[in-house]
Amino acid sequence: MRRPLAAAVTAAVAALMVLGVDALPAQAVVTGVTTSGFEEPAIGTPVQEFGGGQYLEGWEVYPGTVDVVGQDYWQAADGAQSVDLNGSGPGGISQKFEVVPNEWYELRFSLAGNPEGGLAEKRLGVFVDGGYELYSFDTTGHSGSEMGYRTESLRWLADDADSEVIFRSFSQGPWGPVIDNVRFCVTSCEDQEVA
Ligand SMILES: [Ca+2]
Ligand SMILES: [Ca+2]
Repeated sequence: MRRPLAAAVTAAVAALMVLGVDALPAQAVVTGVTTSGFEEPAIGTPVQEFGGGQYLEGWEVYPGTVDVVGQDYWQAADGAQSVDLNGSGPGGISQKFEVVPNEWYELRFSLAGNPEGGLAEKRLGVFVDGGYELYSFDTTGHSGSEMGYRTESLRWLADDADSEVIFRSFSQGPWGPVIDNVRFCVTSCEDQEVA
């Protein structure tokens, strides 16, 4: 669904440029960019597992368990911590964002994989407002000191007043897809990169 959406975003952005900023709704709740680097809580050990009912910077851990991993264990994409979406097994995180219906939003994140075991290809599903995108990351040739993070992106048109974003592992065992540096942006993250 990425390609048709991208074309539609281009059209939407063009329309916004024609309408001008004054035409934008005044009640926007998510403004600019919201970032999650999974830096809180700061773990005091190399790896700490989080499970049902626990939160990571507003993200609820569900289902299963995830691991927060410190940079002394393996590289983070930014800051000092990243998240292995498999704790002792496949897990996920979710968060609801208040949005403005009929506005475009973009989710960007850094993706890598736990290089320590399991199938080399780690699989991730990202669900937003009933749609989803599947991603995979091949850990072949990567290690804790060379995670090989790449940036992924997902765009969608908000259909009501909130958008629930779910990251969910589709890998088995304790070695999952690894994410970090999640950015939730109005319209586009392009001009809203955070150092
Ligand atoms: Ca981080
Ligand atoms: Ca793990």
